[in-house]
Amino acid sequence: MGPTGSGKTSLLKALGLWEDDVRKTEAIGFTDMAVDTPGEFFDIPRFYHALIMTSVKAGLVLLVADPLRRSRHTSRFAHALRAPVIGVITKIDAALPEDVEAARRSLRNSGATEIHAVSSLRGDGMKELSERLRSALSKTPPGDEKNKGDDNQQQG
Ligand SMILES: Nc1nc2c(ncn2[C@@H]2O[C@H](COP(=O)(O)OP(=O)(O)OP(=O)(O)O)[C@@H](O)[C@H]2O)c(=O)[nH]1
Ligand SMILES: [Mg+2]
Repeated sequence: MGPTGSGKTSLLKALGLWEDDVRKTEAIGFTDMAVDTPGEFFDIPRFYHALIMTSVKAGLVLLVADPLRRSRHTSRFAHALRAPVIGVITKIDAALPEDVEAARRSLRNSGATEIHAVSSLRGDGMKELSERLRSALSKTPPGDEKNKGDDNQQQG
């Protein structure tokens, strides 16, 4: 999740978690491995509940910051989410170092403690992030697995 145009769908695609072409995300989208959200849900606080609910069963949330736009992430937003959060600064192929640092501060302010800087277009940092996701997710079973028993509660 992250602001409109920050590069969320491009990032998922670069990580091999998204097959469709990258265009404006109009609605929450699901694949077997990932959930993609529209930036508007992040930009407009009225929609925060949708992000919070959608990520309840996520093993991990990637909180994205766009260094080209200097958007400000809501303070402590990550603390409202159940899943662990990893901050990702995108577009480092096109950003100045000071803009990358501003994006880093913005992500820290929102509660992300671990932050990666990547380029989905050029591939910088993608191998490291991909490995990090694999190791993090192998330790966190998906909510569905954990809660399987809940569906079989005895009636009456
Ligand atoms: N230079 C550069 N441009 C990028 C990078 N990642 C994404 N972009 C561009 O940023 C624009 C928005 O990318 P998207 O992946 O659609 O962004 P999004 O966050 O999914 O946007 P919404 O779905 O509208 O919320 C596109 O024009 C991408 O080509 C990157 O690593 N470097
Ligand atoms: Mg998108």
